Amino acid sequence: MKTPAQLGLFGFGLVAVFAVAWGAGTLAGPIAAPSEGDAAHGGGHEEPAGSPVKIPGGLQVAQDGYRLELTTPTLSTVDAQPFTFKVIGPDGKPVTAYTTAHEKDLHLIVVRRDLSGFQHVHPALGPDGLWSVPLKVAEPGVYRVFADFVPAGRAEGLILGADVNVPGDFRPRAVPVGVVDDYTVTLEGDLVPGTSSKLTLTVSKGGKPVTDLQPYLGAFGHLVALRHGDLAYLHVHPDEGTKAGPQIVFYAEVPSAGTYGLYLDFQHEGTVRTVSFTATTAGVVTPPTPTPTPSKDGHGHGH
Ligand SMILES: [Cu+2]
Repeated sequence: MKTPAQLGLFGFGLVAVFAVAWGAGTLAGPIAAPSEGDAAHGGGHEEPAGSPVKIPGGLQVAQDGYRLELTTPTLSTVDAQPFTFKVIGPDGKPVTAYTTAHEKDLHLIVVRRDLSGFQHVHPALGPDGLWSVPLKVAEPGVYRVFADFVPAGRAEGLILGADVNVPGDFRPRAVPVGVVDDYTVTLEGDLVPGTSSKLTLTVSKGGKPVTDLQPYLGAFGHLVALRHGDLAYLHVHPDEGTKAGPQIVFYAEVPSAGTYGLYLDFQHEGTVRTVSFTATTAGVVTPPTPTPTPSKDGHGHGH
């Protein structure tokens, strides 16, 4: 009974491993006017010409010579079928060597463009550079897939994104908030663009605080944030002092005002679950809209 009302107070944060710079001017033409953000640094120097402002990950299918090439045209809503893709490197060949990050060589996120149906999976790499993972989605629509990886020899990771169509009758859906199976997760903290926002997620099961979370991907929680509207991808990690529950703390930085989908993967009693939230900056939370599905049991064990 702690949910919607409490959630209503929270803002969210996202995180940002990739220090996202907002600001301005990224896409603007040659003459970037002094941006709003500039007030912060009183230095008054101009942006160096050769260093473009970073844009969030996941918005491009190709970046820095690397390209995400999907080799499976659609996803199935009926049964799990191999979803395959390659990362093509600057030399035009499939990348076969990766640097492990968070215990995996590549993290694949799949989500429908309305922010529902989130999945986080780990494909297997074939010797030819072909990645494959059995995948099934709950409902038709247009999905975004994000490949999050670090090519060997490159210091910085990449997040490439591409759309995949799933034929059928598409009905937009609100994201289920704060509940998965017997678990309730509440989120506290204000999401303030341009600052590092402390986010505290508290996990309980059947009304009791969970204090024996298990490490998953090297941490007690794995948080992904997606910006509503363009699905910019921000990847968040827990505070180093985080214990095994009930609280998991993240420091998040959102690149802009707006609404974000937040997805927490956590492991308890041997099972990894994902709980989702939708939140708007400035402490205003999108109405949780507990969405009873039209059909009786279409509710989200989805993936
Ligand atoms: Cu992963």
